[in-house]
Amino acid sequence: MSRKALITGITGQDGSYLSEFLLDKGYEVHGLVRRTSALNRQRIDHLFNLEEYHDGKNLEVKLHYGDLTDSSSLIKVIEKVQPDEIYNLAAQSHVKISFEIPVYTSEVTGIGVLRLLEALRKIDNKSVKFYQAGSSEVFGLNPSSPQNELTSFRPRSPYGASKAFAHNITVNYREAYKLFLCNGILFNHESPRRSENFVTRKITLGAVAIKLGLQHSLALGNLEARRDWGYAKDYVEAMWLMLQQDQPDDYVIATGESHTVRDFCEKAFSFLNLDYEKYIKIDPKYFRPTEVDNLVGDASKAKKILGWKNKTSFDELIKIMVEADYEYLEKQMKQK
Ligand code: NAP
Ligand code: G4F
Repeated sequence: MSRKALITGITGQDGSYLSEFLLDKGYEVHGLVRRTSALNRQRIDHLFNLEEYHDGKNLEVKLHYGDLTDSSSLIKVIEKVQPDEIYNLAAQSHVKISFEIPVYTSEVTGIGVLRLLEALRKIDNKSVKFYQAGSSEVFGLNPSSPQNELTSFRPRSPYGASKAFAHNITVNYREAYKLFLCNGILFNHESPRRSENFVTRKITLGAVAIKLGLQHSLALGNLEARRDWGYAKDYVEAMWLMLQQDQPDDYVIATGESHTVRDFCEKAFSFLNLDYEKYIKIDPKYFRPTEVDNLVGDASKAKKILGWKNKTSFDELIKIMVEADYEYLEKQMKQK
């Protein structure tokens, strides 16, 4: 019989790649989706045409309505699906926006995790394995470098503080109730499926739009912040690996390299034979009240225990994103 996975946040960037990964492994995949006035399932639409996607294999994706702010929906879905593994990827995941909706962000990204853990406790099935999508944003201000599982947390945003709570409560429930709960502390990971208001996708889409004559400049905020950027498709494997171990634990997942936002711009524009300095405009509205200046992760524990290592270089990632956005915008232009 197939193993069953329940993914919250299935409509997001990581949810879509994780669904593909688990279907390939033969899982029955269930996803929690929110009610929205217009359907927002572009990233997973292709998974419902399973004949085409999986060569006629009998694999399933099923969606269930629910929300991390609604405990009753979480209990109901877990009782109905009876998953072997739960991947909690749902979150209000935008750092800058978390300053504008701090209470909501804490409700979803922080307390939402506790609601799920309580639902798990209520069904009282100790064999369910749980993955919590943690973030390098927890390291925040002047962390020692590179950051690993022992680096202390000093979050710099309502989002980071919510993820720190989520991490700590997951550890606490693991110890207190002997549940199989893991935190992945993932550094930034990107792809052509990244939402357009995160900096990498904003840059690749903007650079291609400039190349195609659709826009003349690109407004950004802080170009000096450093991030450790990997490819989302590589990172979902690490989530799964954490749940295949005998013991639950927490792991940093990162490339080990950091680059500035400026470096990213320079590379993305140069793939299109453009000089970024001619097109980038600085707009103070994109600066944050408090910034995380420098993130770079040390994933040696994941390498040693999970056998995971980064596969896609910084240059390859940018190339994948620029090429995908070129194809995407060219298609849009032809349709007009
Ligand atoms: P994303 O694209 O923003 O996806 C977030 C998902 O959460 C979407 O499916 C969204 O649904 C869902 N969601 C939001 N609020 C919800 C709620 N109240 N109830 C139920 N579902 C809700 O994020 P991502 O990049 O895939 O990241 C996945 C997870 O990893 C997030 O928890 C994020 O914070 C964390 N993370 C990401 C990174 C990264 O670099 N990508 C790094 C570290 C950690 P809608 O489609 O309806 O909005
Ligand atoms: O792309 P960003 O918005 O990602 P950020 O804030 O690092 O958060 C992402 O990674 C976290 C992992 O560390 C995740 F937990 C989180 O969910 C999310 O996926 O911004 C990256 C950097 C920041 O320093 C920001 O100030 O880019 C800088 N930036 C400069 N101009 C900009 C812009 N960011 C955005 N979003 N938009 C700009 O115009």
